[in-house]
Amino acid sequence: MGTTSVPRAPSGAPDWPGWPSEAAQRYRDAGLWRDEVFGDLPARQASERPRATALVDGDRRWTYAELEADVEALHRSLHRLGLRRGDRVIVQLPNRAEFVLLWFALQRLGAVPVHALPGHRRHEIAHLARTTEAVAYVIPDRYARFDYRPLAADLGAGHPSLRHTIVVGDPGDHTGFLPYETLSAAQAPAVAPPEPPVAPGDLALLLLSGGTTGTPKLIPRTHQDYAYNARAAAEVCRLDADSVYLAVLPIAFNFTMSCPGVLGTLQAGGTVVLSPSPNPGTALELIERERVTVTAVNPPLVPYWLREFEDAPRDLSSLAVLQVGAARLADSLARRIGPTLGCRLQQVFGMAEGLLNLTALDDPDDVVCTTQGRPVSPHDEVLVLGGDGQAVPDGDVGELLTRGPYTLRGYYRSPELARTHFTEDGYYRTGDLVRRLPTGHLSVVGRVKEQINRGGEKIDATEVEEHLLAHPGIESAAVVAAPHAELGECSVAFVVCAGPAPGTREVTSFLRERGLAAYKAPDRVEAVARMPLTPVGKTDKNALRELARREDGRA
Ligand code: OOB
Repeated sequence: MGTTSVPRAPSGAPDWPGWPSEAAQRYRDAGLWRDEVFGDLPARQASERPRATALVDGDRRWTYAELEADVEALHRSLHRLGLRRGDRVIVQLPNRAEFVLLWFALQRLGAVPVHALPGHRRHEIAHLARTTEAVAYVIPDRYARFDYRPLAADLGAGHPSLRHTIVVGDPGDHTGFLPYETLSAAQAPAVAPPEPPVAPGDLALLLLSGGTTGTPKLIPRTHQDYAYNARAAAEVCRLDADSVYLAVLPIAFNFTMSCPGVLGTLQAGGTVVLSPSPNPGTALELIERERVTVTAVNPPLVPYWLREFEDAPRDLSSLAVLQVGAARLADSLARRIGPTLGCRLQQVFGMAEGLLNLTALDDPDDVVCTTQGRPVSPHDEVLVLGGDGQAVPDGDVGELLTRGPYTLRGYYRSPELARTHFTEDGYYRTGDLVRRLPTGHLSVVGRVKEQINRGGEKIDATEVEEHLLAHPGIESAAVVAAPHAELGECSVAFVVCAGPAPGTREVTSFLRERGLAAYKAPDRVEAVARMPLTPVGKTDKNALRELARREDGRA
């Protein structure tokens, strides 16, 4: 069985494994994978609906014709900078229109955006730069009280591949600044289209996984699979040209980007509205002002939205669907959404690696409030396996494995993960424990992977443990999840120290200085005399989770 053609690293090894050619053919024959590339989308929509509103960011609005003009101008400017087909570009922008314009301009060039999140810091960005050999790094000047320019300056030196820092906003004394404000099609020279042309099976973007090993993994997504992801989700959400999608969670997050999110909405000819923050007041005001029809949040935001609406009611009559996903939504909270906000709840259980599950808009209330939905594609293959590797009967708990038309077959530049994260016949081991109902709906009951889901933000225990061990006072460290009222889970670090143990505050600032994203710092640090061990001598994380639960009860 051959594989679809993928670019090769200089060493000759492929950067990522494609789908087997037989599966690829099946997805094409079924009309799931189409002959489409993202760089063409703005032009296609501009010719079909030039005057329809495509994008809203505060007081700035773009029709599809204007979106196309700005994407083309930016594409030319990026080309003039020297960016070319296949180049990787780290994009770390918040929910601003520039993300959308730049993203499509990169697509038109055939360059590959690497989706960093605004919360990432030196440690994460350096890893992305190293792994992808990115040629450019795009940042805002400041966002959420953080100045990204020193971070970029700091990074530049150690990463020879990085040739450009592109600052959206005030560049300060940065030289690589691309002055977005002065861009216009008139100024930019004409550029020839990429040669060879961008193909539907090309790498379109790299997403970040929550991660279960030491460093965040990179997920290759192609034009054809990612466009299908967005279209399949849009169908279940019934998006059309009248849909208005509000982007509340970070736009670089797969949920916001294409489930159906920004891409699903633009593919349908609808309007994307960007919320500058997830603040419930801001978001509810935008829903009223822009007549938003669908938006997406994570579970910890839900109580704040409900409270905000009860305290300061708004006209939310346009809102048909509130998507909630990224972490387990409590059934009791789920039941309050429809009656309070007057819209339909849709649960979303997805992953950057691919598989996406949604409840349907016409599923019975009980199913919508207690399950995390069904796979969006009839071609998604799902297995639920017990500890013995055998399929469990419906209703029993097992690990979810999956393969399908938009689920990766391997990580980017990480062939060593093939054996641990994939079966020989190409199934991805999600690490999630689920129960499947006879209707095909999945209910997420836990995880086998060592990951803390802090209200939707994924923290890899191993990664944080490695950093903790760099602290001179810490001899051994183990990070586990503990239940948390608002976040669902928080992170607790157990440490063994020879001398006095550092407190939570000291550990937090130690990790910040090491350049780790703030959300990865443990919520609590607990000193123990020795680590509990399993019979085979591994750290007994179950015992620690139990301890974390008890310590929490005492606090
Ligand atoms: C989304 O993507 P990631 O890659 O940040 O995280 C994926 C993991 C899943 O494997 C699962 O452990 C957890 O997040 N998860 C949920 C969930 N949705 C995601 N756990 C329980 N209930 C849910 N509804 O989080 C993501 C990607 C696309 C759409 C939505 C979420």
